[in-house]
Amino acid sequence: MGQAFRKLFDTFFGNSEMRVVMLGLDAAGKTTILYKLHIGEVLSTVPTIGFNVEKVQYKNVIFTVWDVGGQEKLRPLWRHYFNNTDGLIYVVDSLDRERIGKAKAEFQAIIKDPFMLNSVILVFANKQDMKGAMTPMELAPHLSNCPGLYVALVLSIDKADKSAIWTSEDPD
Ligand SMILES: Nc1nc2c(ncn2[C@@H]2O[C@H](COP(=O)(O)OP(=O)(O)OP(=O)(O)O)[C@@H](O)[C@H]2O)c(=O)[nH]1
Ligand SMILES: [Mg+2]
Repeated sequence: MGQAFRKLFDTFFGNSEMRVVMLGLDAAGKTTILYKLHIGEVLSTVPTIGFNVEKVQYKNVIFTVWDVGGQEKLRPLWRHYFNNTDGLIYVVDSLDRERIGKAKAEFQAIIKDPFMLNSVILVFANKQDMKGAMTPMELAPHLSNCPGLYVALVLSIDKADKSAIWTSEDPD
């Protein structure tokens, strides 16, 4: 993780142990992000059936990150992961203009769930390395008009040397 992304994590998550659920449509990049956070590498992935869970430590905070499969048939299962959740990372494929409406509908349904009311929400505008990707600024109003929605982005995951440049932006 780069400095900006770390700062964002600091802002959001403070101290101690946190349970975070990572959701988003299929192929948004959730599993790629989980393993980048966990082992620092971009791995080849297959669509997740069920979930992956890893503990990720940053400073004195341990995040248990649940990465739940995003295929349409799996989405009704998401709500089973909401209980006791401190944070939501909602991953969006910034290139997928066709499904941005679907991404919004699922996002709105999640954040209205009573279990999510006290969760910290981070939207991850993924695949910024791709030509034609929506910028976080472009993407944010598609998802919500909620003020204070934070948007992060990942810049250029380099599959050759398995490194990624992480950065973030606040739409304000
Ligand atoms: N170019 C680019 N490709 C990415 C990025 N993140 C993920 N991908 C690719 O997108 C595809 C899907 O990534 P996954 O991490 O498997 O997506 P997922 O959200 O876990 O998908 P489900 O498990 O089906 O819900 C893979 O081919 C990844 O290599 C990124 O930032 N840039
Ligand atoms: Mg996956």
